[in-house]
Amino acid sequence: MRLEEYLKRVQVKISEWIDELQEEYITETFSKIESGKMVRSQLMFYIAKDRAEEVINLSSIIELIHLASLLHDDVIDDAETRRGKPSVFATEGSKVAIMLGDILYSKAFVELSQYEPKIIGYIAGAVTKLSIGEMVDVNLSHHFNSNRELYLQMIYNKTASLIEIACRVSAITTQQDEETFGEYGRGLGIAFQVIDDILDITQTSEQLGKPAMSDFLEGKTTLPYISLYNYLDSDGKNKLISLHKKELNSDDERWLLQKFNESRAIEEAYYFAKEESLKALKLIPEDATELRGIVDKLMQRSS
Ligand code: GRG
Repeated sequence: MRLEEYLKRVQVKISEWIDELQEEYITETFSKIESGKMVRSQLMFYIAKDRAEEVINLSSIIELIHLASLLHDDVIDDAETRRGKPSVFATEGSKVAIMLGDILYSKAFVELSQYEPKIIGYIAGAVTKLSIGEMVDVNLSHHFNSNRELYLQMIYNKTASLIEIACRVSAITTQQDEETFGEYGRGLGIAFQVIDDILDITQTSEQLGKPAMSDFLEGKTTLPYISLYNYLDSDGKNKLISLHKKELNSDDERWLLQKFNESRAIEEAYYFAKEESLKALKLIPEDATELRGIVDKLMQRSS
C-alpha cells in the first residue's frame, strides 16, 4: 500500500465512525474541518511497512484524539484560525468546539476499547499526558518562564507523548521493538514542537495559516525566548520580561528581532531540535529511509 492510499483509508475510517453517530450537525461540522498533515499516521504507516493494513484503525483513533485536542486547544487559546481556515471555535463557538472535541475523543475511546489492555493503557496514558502538558503550558504562561527543564517537560507531555505512543503502538501491532520506535517518536516529537515554536517567530501569518509571533503575546516563553533570556544582561532581561504578554509596538519588535539576531537564540533552539532529531535517527535501522526522510522533512518545514 502507498502512503497516500493509507492516509485516505484512515480518513474514510474516521468518516465512517462519524457517520455512525447519526447526527447531521456533527457530520456537517466535521466535514468542514481541514485535514492536517497526518504526521502521526505517516509515522505509523512507515513503521508498520507492509503490515500497514493492521494499523489503520489505530491510526484513525490517534488522529481523532489529536483532532479533539486541537478543537479544545483553539478554545483555550482563543484561536480564530486552524490549518489556514476559520477554526470550529470561530465559526461555531466555544460550546460546540468543546463538545465536538468530547465527542471525537470519546468515540476514539469506544473504538480503542476493542484493543488489548496494553495498547489501551498506552493511548489513554498519552491523552492524560497531553492534557497535563496543555494545563502546564497555560499555567506557565501566566509569568515569564525561564526554566528550560519545565518547558521541555511540558512539550514532551503536550506534543511528544502522543507521537511517541503512535509509534509505539504501530511497533507493538507489527511485532517490532516498541522501545526503539517509541524513543524515536519521543525525540521526533520534541524536535517537532521546538521547530513549531521557532516558526512562530520566523514565519509570516500567511505562511503559518495563523497569526505570527503569537506565542509570546499569549505568554508562552518558548525555547528561543528562554535562550535569549539567558544571553541578555540584567537590563536586557528586564526589558524582555516587560514585553511578555504585551502587544509589541514597532520599536519593541525591532529590539526583539535585533536581540534574537545578535544572541543567535533561534539558531540555538534549532540546534537543540536538530540534536534531538539526530538522536532519534540513531535509534532506527539504517534502511528505514522513509522514517529518516520524515525527520528531515519536519526539520526543514516552513509551516
Ligand atoms: C480532549 C484529547 C483531549 C485533550 C484535551 C487541549 C488539550 C487537552 C491538549 C492540546 C495539546 C496540544 C494542542 C498539543 C499541540 C500538538 C501539536 C504540535 C499540534 C499541531 O500538530 P500538527 O502540526 O497539526 O501535526 P496538523 O494540523 O498537521 O494536524
